Amino acid sequence: MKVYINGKFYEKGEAKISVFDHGLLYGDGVFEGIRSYNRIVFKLKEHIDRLFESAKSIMLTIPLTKEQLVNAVITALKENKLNDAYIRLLVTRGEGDLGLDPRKCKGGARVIIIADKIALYPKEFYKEGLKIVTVPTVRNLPEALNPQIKSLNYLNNILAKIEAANAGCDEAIMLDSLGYVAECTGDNIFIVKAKHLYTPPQCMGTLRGITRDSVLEIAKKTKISVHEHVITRHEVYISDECFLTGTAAEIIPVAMVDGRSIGTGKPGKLTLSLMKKFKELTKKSGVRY
Ligand code: PXG
Repeated sequence: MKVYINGKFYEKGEAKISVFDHGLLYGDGVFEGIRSYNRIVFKLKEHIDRLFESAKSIMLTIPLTKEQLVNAVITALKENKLNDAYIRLLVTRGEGDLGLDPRKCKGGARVIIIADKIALYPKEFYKEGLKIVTVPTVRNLPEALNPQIKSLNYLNNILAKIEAANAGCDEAIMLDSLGYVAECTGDNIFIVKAKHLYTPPQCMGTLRGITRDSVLEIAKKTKISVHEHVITRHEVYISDECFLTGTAAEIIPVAMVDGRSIGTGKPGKLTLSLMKKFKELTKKSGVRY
């Protein structure tokens, strides 16, 4: 495997950054998880745009233009001879001193691209559905660390993941500070009720996921009625179907939430149809290489 760091490729064992990098010391940086399907990088432009938005919000200068970054991602995929891949693109604040002050990171940002394979969940989970649980750790407050910023600091999500694992579950539902459903640790959430699709709005401590947006795009195109609306736990329990969306997981059905089985307890009709349509979309929506 060859890893890209600031314009050069390094063998996996040689791909290293300083222990003084503020990405390591403070989680000071931003990232994207991207997939390519059959030599098409799915929604690459959207991922690059979101990376630049995250960086702008934390006042981190990315030392490449968007176009250069697109080319770097494509080069990393070609270098690693990958047709289907999971790409982790990260930008750290760079090397500084032991204080918080990002102005001390004079060498500038580190841009890292790791291109590899990923299968987040075993195949059976897509047929059977996940068992998930609402956890005590609430999602970061938008007025503190806005979940729209895909920062390198994922402790909020990791704590929730630990709580889900402690409860013997596959994923966690994270609530916002008002107690409404926000999202899962690395995925957005949707429910289906009476053929209507619902997902929390992005202002409720929810990342505007690119897979989430793709589902909204498919729903609008195929005239499925879709609502970005606050969701309570009760509404999840009594929903007909529930599924999660994320680049790594794609679209994955949920079978049980907090001990309540959802709908028939098996992946629902609309979920299965959206999974199929999403697969179609991955064949045509992105940058070819
Ligand atoms: N919410 C959060 C908090 C995320 O981190 C999503 C939603 C889905 O967004 P996209 O754009 O991918 O549809 C994410 C995705 C993992 C993992 O292991 C997930 C993400 C990042 C890194 C790892 O599941 N982000």
